[in-house]
Amino acid sequence: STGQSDARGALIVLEGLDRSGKTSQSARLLSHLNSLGYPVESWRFPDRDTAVGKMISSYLTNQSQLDDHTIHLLFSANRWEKRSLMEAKLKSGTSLIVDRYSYSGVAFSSAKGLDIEWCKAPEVGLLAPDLVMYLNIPPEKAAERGGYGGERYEQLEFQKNVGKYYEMLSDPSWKIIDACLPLEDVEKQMTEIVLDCVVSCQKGKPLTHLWL
Ligand code: NYM
Repeated sequence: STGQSDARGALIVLEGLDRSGKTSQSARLLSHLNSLGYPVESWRFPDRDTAVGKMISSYLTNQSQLDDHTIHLLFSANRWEKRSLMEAKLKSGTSLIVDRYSYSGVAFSSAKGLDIEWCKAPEVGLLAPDLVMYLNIPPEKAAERGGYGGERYEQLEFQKNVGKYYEMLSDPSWKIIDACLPLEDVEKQMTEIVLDCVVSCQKGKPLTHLWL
């Protein structure tokens, strides 16, 4: 084989509190990688376009009430319903920049008081990211940024608690990014890390499954 043609894409996940800048940085990374000629797509979870995603969206916007366990499993199901497409994209050489993944799932539900191991269980077998970048910001600073949108979970005390669970979930492989820096500096740091990851996946780094 010539290598390049069967090189796989990288699964890159952005995590962080609400208003940490994940969505802006996803967009910047997407256009940067595009401009360098890498096949890449930007994804996000929850994916509000699916049937499950619509239930999640109505919960987040307070149009419906759900038991904490039920909504947890819906968030997980929303990742499972995208799993085979995700694998196909990666295997065909497309890298994915994913705004939130299983770590959001576990951190937000655990912060409500659900058992952390129970929260992790339905994520077992999903594709493991090749890279997790955590946009680190003090919850107070995040709250100052243009205010929260009024969805469920967008409250300072709750976000502080979510931060604690992210810390418990993080491992030494995570890249912790100082999200208080100017957007351009954050982008520059992230771009370097992402390019390294894309190259190592092209070179044959194996695709694995959660949890690592
Ligand atoms: N969220 C997101 C969860 O509680 N569990 C999950 O599995 C995921 C992916 O949904 N406050 C929460 C975190 C956010 C909210 O996300 C909606 P976003 O990125 O604001 O659309």
